[in-house]
Amino acid sequence: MPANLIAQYGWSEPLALAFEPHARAGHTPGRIVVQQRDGYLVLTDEGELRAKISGRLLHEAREAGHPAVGDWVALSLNLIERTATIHAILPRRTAFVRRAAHLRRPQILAANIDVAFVVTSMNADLNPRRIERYLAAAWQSGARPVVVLTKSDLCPDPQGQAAEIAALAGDCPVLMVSARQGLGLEPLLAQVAPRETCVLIGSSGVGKSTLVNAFLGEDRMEMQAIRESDDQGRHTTSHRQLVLLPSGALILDTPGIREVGLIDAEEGASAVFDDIERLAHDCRFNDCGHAGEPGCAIAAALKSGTLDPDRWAHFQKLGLEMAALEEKTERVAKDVERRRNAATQKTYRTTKKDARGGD
Ligand SMILES: Nc1nc2c(ncn2[C@@H]2O[C@H](COP(=O)(O)OP(=O)(O)OP(=O)(O)O)[C@@H](O)[C@H]2O)c(=O)[nH]1
Ligand SMILES: [Mg+2]
Ligand SMILES: [Zn+2]
Repeated sequence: MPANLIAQYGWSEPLALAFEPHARAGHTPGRIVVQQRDGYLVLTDEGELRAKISGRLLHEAREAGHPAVGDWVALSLNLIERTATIHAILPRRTAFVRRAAHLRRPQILAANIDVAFVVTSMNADLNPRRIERYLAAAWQSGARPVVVLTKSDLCPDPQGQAAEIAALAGDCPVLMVSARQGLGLEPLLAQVAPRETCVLIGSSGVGKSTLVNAFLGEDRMEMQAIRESDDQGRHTTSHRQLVLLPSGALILDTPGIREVGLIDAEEGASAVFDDIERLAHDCRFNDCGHAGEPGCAIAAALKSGTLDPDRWAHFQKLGLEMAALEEKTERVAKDVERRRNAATQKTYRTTKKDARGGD
């Protein structure tokens, strides 16, 4: 029996430390690899087992949320039936959170993700706002975002389009691939180290599952039938699934468009940092900048140690990134709009001062 399966799935020294109390309770560690309607599949050193949540965790989950794909959990095993019971969730390093109006609590979509591939097709209409939403979600999750432009074989001017997106993506890498021609796969895979976990997010039909299969070297994930247009498709991938690649990296395939609208910038941040926002309510001044003002609750929490300085730094950095991203998106969206108009209105004429008209 291979004793170090969980190591291949990213089990680490800090996780082992966090697990100590659960080990003392006689529990076994595992990672959730598939979430289905009626339960989970977990990867353990005994292989893959079907798992359900314990009654007690189910009760707690009403407040704290359910386990998600990518979570590390504490299990009791029944090796005869090859089933397991989930008793606890280990603290998450990163998390993709959805807060929808109809949900009472924020919903965790994926946990412990290192790299977020924001996937968009070079065949579809370029939609900077959609990419912005995905980038925002990635930043908020704590994962490193990488923009992936698929189907470069279908684009008449791949370099030009890539440059447009690069203007939007700032410091984050922008990579082009064609799964059909086998181009660009190696540099993409190089973004994720062995035992790191990446997720593919993007609309239905952009070629996420095709990428996973290209990385695997076999057609294991179900793909859409060949056709010429993107988007508006049915959702071929129906659930999130974590897969171990030959490179040693882990990849999480997700269904398409339903993940869009995933997070609206501000709300996503509050789902992750709601404790900090609650703290800020206690500052003496409503418009406290938390930069040395008297009666600042953030400063007090940092001093007393109840607020982790790293979390505070991340929260501040996020605010700056979001502001910069929004500004860039506006600009690129306007550019795209303008070019589209120019292309469609062939007889476009202006009267005067047209050269200085825009902004
Ligand atoms: N021309 C071309 N077509 C591609 C490429 N990659 C994927 N496709 C096609 O795009 C379609 C959609 O691919 P999928 O991998 O199923 O898309 P998906 O993002 O997983 O879609 P959902 O599972 O619905 O979210 C399929 O018909 C693929 O053959 C590519 O590099 N070039
Ligand atoms: Mg798919
Ligand atoms: Zn303050």
